[in-house]
Amino acid sequence: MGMTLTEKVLKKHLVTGEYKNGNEIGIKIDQTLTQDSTGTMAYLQLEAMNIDKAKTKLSVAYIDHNMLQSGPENADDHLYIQTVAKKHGILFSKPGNGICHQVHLERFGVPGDTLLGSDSHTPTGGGLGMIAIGAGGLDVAVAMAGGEYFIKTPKVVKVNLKGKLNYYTSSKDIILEVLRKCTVSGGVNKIFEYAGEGVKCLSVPERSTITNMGAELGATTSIFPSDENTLEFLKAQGREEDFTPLCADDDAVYDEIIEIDLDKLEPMIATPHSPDTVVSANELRGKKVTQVAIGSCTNSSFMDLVKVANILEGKTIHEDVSLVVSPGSKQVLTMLSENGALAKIVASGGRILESGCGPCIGMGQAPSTNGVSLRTFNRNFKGRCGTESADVYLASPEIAAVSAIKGYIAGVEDFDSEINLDIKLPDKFLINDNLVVKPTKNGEEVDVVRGPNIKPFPKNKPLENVIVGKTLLKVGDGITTDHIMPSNAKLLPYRSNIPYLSEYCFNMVDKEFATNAKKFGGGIIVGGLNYGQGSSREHAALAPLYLGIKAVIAKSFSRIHKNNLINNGIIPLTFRNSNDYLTIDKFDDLEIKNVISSIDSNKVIVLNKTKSLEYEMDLDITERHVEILKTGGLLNMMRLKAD
Ligand code: MIC
Ligand code: SF4
Repeated sequence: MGMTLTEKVLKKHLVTGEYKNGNEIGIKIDQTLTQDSTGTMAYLQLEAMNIDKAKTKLSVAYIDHNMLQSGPENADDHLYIQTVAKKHGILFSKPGNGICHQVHLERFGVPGDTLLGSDSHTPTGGGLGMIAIGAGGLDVAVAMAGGEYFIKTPKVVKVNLKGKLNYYTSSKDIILEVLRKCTVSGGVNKIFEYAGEGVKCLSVPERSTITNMGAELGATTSIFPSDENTLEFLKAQGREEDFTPLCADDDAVYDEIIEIDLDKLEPMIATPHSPDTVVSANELRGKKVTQVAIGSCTNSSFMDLVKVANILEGKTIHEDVSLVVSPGSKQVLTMLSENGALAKIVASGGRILESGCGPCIGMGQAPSTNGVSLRTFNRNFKGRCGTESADVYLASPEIAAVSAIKGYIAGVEDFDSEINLDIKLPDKFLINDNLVVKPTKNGEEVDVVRGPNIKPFPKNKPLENVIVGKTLLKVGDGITTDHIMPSNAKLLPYRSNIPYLSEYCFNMVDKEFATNAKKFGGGIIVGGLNYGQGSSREHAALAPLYLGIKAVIAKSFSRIHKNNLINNGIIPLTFRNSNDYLTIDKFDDLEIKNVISSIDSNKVIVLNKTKSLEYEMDLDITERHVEILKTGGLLNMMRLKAD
């Protein structure tokens, strides 16, 4: 029986465990990336492991999220990351060099290698044929220290692309269609492998739009074969020596198969407030928009923005629309400025932002009250844009640019077929890595600079045998990490200050959460389906840990957040009978007895003392997880092993 591409790459990196559906395996990590809003924690954790130099083939620290410097905090964090990277053998990508995923694709990704990043959109690298996975900062720190990364042997889903895209459609529409079919929880513990004749008509940046937003499926990652288009991209980046051809065997067997007929695909749009509530753009045609934002790690490549420039050329954006454009990298921005595309965007009224995440993570450009914002980004969770009452729609750069001119959500009939949207990959990208600072050989000579905003991170204690606490909060399905630990221009500067940040934990859902947690000395959170979906931010576990949360009981969890809870010693329990969820109320007194023996046997009983009820819980975790929980988190376990 032939192998899938996923199986080939994972087996090549297998360190522990048997590659068998559902089994936990430990894989060797070749490359890591961090960004600044998760990076400070990751490097504090790396320092706590007493490692001199990163043991990976390549590790890069990017600055791209916390770019507004409205006080000294962000710049202090940048300096900390720059100096800690220099000391520990890690490349440092300065602010202005671009969004981590875009730059990593351009300059560092290698087909067939593994990449672990402290950002949920790390799967962008799958467009180059990498197994690229998003994880919490601590997991990335462990990988830098030479440790394996553990995943469940994934189910492999083949996405068979038939035909080819037409004039109006782009790779964004493909991933929106996959999201429509599979939903935001449909990818948990799965890897999406793209195949079929349609793959050939997609360049690496187009493939990476798809693998990037595959994160929204909750998937472990997504991957494309490494073929002649991959070689063409690497050549144009002056890196043909990094090329290796890779594909699945013809007789590979998949767990699931999805077919998408590209000839029939229409421009698609995700509607508020979830990336999987997708409809065709034509259905929404005519809806007024107040803001259009083009950029983010999903859609800010050179080719995306040249298409946008061609659409905007000679036009003026609608008088009621604000258009903001953030090119993905310095390479993209320089090339746009050299070929005249930038001038076309500026002339039409586009506001150019620096190369970074910007509005995608609420760092500026919050829409007006009740505003309607059309974005080329990957997430439209409520409030993420910085305005709670705004509605955010997600679409391709082409739909976004046409809509900016029209003032409403555009449909197919708004396109002018005379405009050139068939933009080919350039023969040569402009290569200038002058914003990538190299580490030093003499790490011991570097003093790490720690600003006053960098506070020690909370540490857990070994597990106690009885957990008693109130239900501090009961939430519904689909709670995102943006709900748990919001990120915006006001809060992002405090990513290295958990005591401050924890005051805002669950703020969007319950303003009293932090106060209640302090009043009752911590407690337990009750959630619905896919609890913790979205980002990889460990802060969504660290802030609850700081507030004394001992366990989260939910109907199901997202992969990364569940790992982050376990890594920090918080027990993730799932209801064996989901109707039990209905009988728990806020402030009910809960108790878990014999915690240690129950987690060993995966038979955990939660007593609801207020209602005199007993609930059976599942704890779908591995033996390694049990050990981590018992020692009070992964860092404690690493320390014990080191002693
Ligand atoms: C996001 O898109 O939500 C972020 C901001 O990039 C996060 C990381 C973070 O919260 O710092 C992610 O995707 O992991
Ligand atoms: Fe940055 Fe947005 Fe991409 Fe997250 S999704 S890495 S905030 S651009």
